[in-house]
Amino acid sequence: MPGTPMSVVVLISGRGSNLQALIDAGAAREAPFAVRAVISNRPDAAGLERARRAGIPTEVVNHRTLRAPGAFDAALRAAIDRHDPGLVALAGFMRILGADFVSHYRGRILNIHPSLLPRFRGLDTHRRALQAGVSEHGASVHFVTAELDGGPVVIQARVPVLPGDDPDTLAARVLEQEHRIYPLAVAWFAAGRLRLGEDGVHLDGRVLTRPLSLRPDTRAPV
Ligand code: NHR
Ligand code: GAR
Repeated sequence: MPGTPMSVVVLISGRGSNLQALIDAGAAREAPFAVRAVISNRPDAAGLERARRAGIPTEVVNHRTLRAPGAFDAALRAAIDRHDPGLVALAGFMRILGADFVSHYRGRILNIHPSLLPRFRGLDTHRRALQAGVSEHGASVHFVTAELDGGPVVIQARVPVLPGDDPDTLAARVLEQEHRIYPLAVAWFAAGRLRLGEDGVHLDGRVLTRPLSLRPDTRAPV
């Protein structure tokens, strides 16, 4: 008999399509997790409406009104910990988090990043990938550490860069893959299969020597 699903708090800043993928996966029968709260740093984030539609509590922790040093991180941490989640999932969350915040959640905070890390950390990844002339691009799920987009990578999905791509067409191709790998990684974490050890990422009791890679057209990671 399956146990109680792990509570997940999702942090967003905008559209919330990755949030939607997590909500949907968590609502499936016998899913090992459920999205229990959604917190946005922007009051106008469209993702808040997705949460409301799914009956999930929302909260805004507004970085514009919490300007004293450390005030935003402290308020965010208080808002998250009220829900006592097993996992915090950043999903299009656009504020850099302080080292104290990140260490409080060490091993229990994941991010989806729109590039094949370690390439193209930070913002504007699709434009930068096109400018660099890469033939392959993609998305990565990683544990969040103090090093921006530098935490251990769990799983990646690759897509081809096609002739005539602009940042929007490339972003759309990558986003489809984000919606596959993020729920997968969160489900593994919630099922106790995925964890961050001192020596790196463990999946099913083994240390990953490199990130898992999901091919665009397959179901299983290879
Ligand atoms: N915080 C830490 N400590 N470590 C990480 O790995 C983090 C993080 C916070 C967010 C997501 C990340 C991404 O996937 C993320 C990873 C925002 C910026 C950024 O420069 C960079 C990377 C990411 C998120 N933000 C600007 C800032 O000054 C603000 C931009 C805006 O508000 O529009 O915070 O890409
Ligand atoms: C996604 O592509 C996500 O990977 C990226 O922003 C988009 C959010 O879309 N994240 C970042 O760039 C974090 N800095 P969504 O709100 O529809 O999930």
